[in-house]
Amino acid sequence: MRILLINPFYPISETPSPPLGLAYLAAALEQAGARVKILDFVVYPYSPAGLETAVKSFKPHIAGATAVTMTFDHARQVLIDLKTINPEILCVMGGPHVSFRAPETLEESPELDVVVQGEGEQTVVELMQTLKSGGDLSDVNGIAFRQGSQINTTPRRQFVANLDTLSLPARHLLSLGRYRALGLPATLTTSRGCPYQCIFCVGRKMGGAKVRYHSADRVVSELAYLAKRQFERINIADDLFTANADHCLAVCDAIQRHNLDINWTAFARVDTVSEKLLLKMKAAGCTAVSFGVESANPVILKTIKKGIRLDQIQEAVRMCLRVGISPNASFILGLPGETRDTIEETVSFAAGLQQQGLAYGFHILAPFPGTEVRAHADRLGIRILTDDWSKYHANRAVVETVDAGRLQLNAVVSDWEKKYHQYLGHIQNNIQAGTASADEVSQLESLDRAVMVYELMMKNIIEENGAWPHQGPQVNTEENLKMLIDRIISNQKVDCKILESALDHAAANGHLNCQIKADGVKWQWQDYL
Ligand code: B12
Ligand code: SF4
Repeated sequence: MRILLINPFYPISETPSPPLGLAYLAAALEQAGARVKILDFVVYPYSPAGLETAVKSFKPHIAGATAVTMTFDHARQVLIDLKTINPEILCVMGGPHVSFRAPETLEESPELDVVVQGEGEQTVVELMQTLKSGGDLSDVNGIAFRQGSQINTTPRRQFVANLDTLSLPARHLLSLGRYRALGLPATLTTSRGCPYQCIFCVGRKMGGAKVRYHSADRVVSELAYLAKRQFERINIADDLFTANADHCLAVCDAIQRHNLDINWTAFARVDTVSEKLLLKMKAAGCTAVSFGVESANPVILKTIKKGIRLDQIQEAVRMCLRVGISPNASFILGLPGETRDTIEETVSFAAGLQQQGLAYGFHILAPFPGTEVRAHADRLGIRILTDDWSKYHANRAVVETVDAGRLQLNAVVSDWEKKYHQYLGHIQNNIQAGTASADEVSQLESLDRAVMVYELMMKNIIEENGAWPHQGPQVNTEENLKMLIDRIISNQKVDCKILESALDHAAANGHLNCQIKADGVKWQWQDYL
């Protein structure tokens, strides 16, 4: 059978990574004999016409889209367009958003045939086999589906006990080259699940409270695969990489034993790191860890069941700095009990730690389906302002507390965003005045290049300008690159200097390739690695 998997659009500002969940599903499906194609609308532009071309050529029997809450509407739109193109295709959705509102999603979305809840590898294979054999979908655990006008939900599937039984993610089907060209990180997971109970978190519900691990050998083989493909950074996407120190140490040991020269980052809690562990992580190539700190108010930390103390936060930041790992922290505003005063407390606590070397960001609580904070919003004093899922990106308020209104919450985040832009403006001024440090220049240049590459990709500019017949004698790649730049400049409104820098960099690093054939020249992104 042929299965089309879909990664819906979401903005580059969210620092996306290649869709790892889809790569796990694709691997399980390929292992079971399916042909799989992944369409990734994070790094390719979406159009119904483009989808139609892909569908007519691949002829899928099943289409499966992934979604987090903020991408749900985009994922739905792709499936609506797909059903218009061919109503026979079985349309499936999975991922953290629909996993906790499966029947409701089916009721609201007539284009959807099946919703997969939780981990999808075994479910999607059984779904395919059942469809192929004309069997009964009620026999497939972990789904909700239509049966006439009824919506049926089957029992939840058990978590995969031994993660190493899962096939290696089918990264050959991911457009890794586009992510690399954008300077975005590749991801892998070394574990699933989290034993903690933060009331705003969906991650622990997706992966379960009992953490399951990949063996260090398997982790190293995936890391080696990514290292060979020269990503600037690899992010360990575990809910909580530091959940178990022995596992962390084993992974770090294995990285060192195999001499992998990689730069990686991971998510941690301030109470699950020690100097010994951080030193080991640093020695194995870890450059930054992200802590969920959420609030500086002890009462709020208790209400949200975070289970950390301010002194632990301060100590974790100090330990990171001592061993040379950059500490990042994420704060959530608008949590239960938030007031004008607690916002002040958090803002000044973050600013204080920034003086010592912490990088931090503010989000606003998005009460995702499946979370305790959504289920008990009233009791917790949270007013949910909208169920427009496209607004659940956590950058603007979709909640209020009794003492912290929407405008107030938004103002803190806007202020923080403004400071970031001021910081970039300051670097820009330094560059113009010739006083910028090498680091500052390189930071801004890579940001400018990434923005340009993204525009080129999402507007198909290389595809539309990058092929021409030879005019006169054949010339080398360098000359052809100049011609490509000239063609783009004459057809598009772009900043010439940034375009030149972006294309020079892309061509020099193999992100963009030139084929010189007898009849002409063709430039192409290196999509697959
Ligand atoms: C790593 C990570 C990131 C990384 C990389 C994201 C990426 N796209 O690769 C970064 C830091 C960039 C990121 C960004 C964001 N993230 Co994030 N992230 C995670 C994390 C920790 C792990 C995700 C992961 O790779 N899991 C491993 C893979 C194998 O699992 P999976 O993707 O869930 O896929 C499995 C199943 O869901 C299912 N499945 C998934 N899709 C489909 C489709 C079909 C057809 C089927 C059958 C099955 C199926 O099968 C897969 C295999 O078992 C999760 C926590 C978690 N455990 O879910 C949060 C999580 C997914 N992120 C979350 C959020 C909110 C975001 C952001 C919106 C951030 C923000 N502004 O707050 C952005 C948007 C990103 C996006 N659109 O994906 C939420 C989602 C909640 C929700 N309901 O929306 C989570 C659950 C964390 C939380 N807050 O609780 N994230
Ligand atoms: S520690 Fe992190 S992953 Fe675990 S429940 Fe809390 S927020 Fe979720």
